[in-house]
Amino acid sequence: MTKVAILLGSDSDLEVMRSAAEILDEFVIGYEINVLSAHRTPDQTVEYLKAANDKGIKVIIAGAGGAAHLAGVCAAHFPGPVIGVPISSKSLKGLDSLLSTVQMPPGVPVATVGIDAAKNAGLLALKVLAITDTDLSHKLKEYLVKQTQKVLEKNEKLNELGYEKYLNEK
Ligand code: RP5
Repeated sequence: MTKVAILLGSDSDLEVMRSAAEILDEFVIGYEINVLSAHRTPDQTVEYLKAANDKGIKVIIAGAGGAAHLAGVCAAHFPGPVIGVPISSKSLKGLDSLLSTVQMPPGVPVATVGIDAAKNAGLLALKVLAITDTDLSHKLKEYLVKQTQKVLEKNEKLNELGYEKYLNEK
């Protein structure tokens, strides 16, 4: 079942946004990916957003760069949670995208992750879905335990080898 919609302002955002898809794949959560621009395909974007909730979409992840209005448009038309991913831009390195995505007016929230942080957007979507999905909540807890273990192992190795050897082996 498709529960998450991943939207991209352009196909040039796909290389960054694939990390959101990959983490959803890891947890076997259904999603669809579409290129829908707030500026270049405004009518199609609104049409998609108005139908999304009835189709069973629970969360939207929207990535866009530059004058990044896609996540904001999603939040204006979709009743569920919207997670915005500011994509790094050539001219301003994503600061433009970040500010365009995060500075929403009161009443129309977008949960904005860091610049190019599509993996975190995917994880946040999973956490939203896990509120009503015990099995997913369990899997997420296991994922976090493994993440902690990996860091502890790295720290142990660093202390064993010393920083120079550690870096050489990296
Ligand atoms: C934004 O403009 C897109 O989200 C993309 O990040 C940026 C550049 O788009 P392209 O010119 O590469 O299609 O709308």
